[in-house]
Amino acid sequence: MSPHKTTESSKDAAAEYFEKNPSPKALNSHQALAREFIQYHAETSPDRRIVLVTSGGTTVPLENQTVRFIDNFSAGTRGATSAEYFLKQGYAVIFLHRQFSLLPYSRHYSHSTNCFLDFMDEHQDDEGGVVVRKEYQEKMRRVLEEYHYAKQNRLLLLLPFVTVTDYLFELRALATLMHPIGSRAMFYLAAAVSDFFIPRERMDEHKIQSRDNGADGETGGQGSGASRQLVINLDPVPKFLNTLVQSWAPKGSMIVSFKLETNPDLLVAKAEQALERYHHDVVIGNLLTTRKWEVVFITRDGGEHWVRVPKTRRSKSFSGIEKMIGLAERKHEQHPIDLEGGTVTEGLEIESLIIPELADMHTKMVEKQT
Ligand code: 9Z3
Repeated sequence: MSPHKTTESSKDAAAEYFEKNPSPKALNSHQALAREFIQYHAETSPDRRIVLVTSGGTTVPLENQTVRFIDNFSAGTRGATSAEYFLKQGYAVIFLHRQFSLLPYSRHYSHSTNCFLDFMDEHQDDEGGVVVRKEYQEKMRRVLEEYHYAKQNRLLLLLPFVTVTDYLFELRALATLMHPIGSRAMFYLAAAVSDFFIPRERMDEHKIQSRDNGADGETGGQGSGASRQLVINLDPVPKFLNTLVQSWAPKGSMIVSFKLETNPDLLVAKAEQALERYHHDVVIGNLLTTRKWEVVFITRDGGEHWVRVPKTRRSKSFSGIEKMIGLAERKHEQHPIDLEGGTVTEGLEIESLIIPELADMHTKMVEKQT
């Protein structure tokens, strides 16, 4: 199929998707907030760049009145952390995130691994006061300062989504609203987006019943229904990245997508394939088990550029497998990667290496077009 035909067919598939599936209730209010945010920055600081960071997992509801849904592992660490580093680079950030996933700044003190109560003490001398424990004060002061700066300067807009359909409606609307800033817009697509969904027309309205309750266990159309199994039929989500690049995003804007794999033998090839297929600017490849320590940048100049946290700066991760570092690199036999030894000093977040590189690339793109 010619690239033109591919573009047309994915455009059609995307258009049909938006016709047949309902838009999120908050879309209008989110659009109004984003329009105001973009306008404010365009008027008050004409050189300001704005990045749309997407973050967290999308759900796939099984019923319209949703009791059950399919979800994925993403907690939104990549997105929330990256947003902070974009703000450090002077960007204004629209943070399109899965509701209740990690947020910039508060991520340091939220969810079960960083419960905010563990950072506090009851004041011993005062009556009824609460204090931040001494050992955490310095870091919390830094985080608070950055948070206040972003808030006071209206640099961060938080917009939540839940389902994959909500996500796609929001992405289309926000990309369109970015048009007035042209090449100063960046898209950083870190959300873990489902490839499959149940179209509205095939979705059950009410909670799916078990056979014990008199109904068969089928949803999403055509199930066998012969036993107590629940058979779910999912359709592919249209390849929206193509449509984002070709029609939603402003011309000349920078588009960065992520490619997630679990098999090191596939990562680089799949990331390259995505760039060839969608003709955007950068694909960042990452493996589930090493994503906090290494990523690979695939760019249009044919580069395979690895960004790695040095071994003495790697913080531990429950889900990470350190011995897999380097396995996805094509030339890893010639360049053995340091795995053992060294004393871990303060952990380094890989996003602190990723974002300045992207900001530099963006600067060059903007300069080329002015
Ligand atoms: C990523 O690959 C992100 O880096 C992670 C971050 C989801 C792995 P965490 O939230 O994880 O920090 O725990 N995101 C993109 C994954 C994705 O859905 N990509 C699509 C694909 O691979 C293309 S846009 O097809």
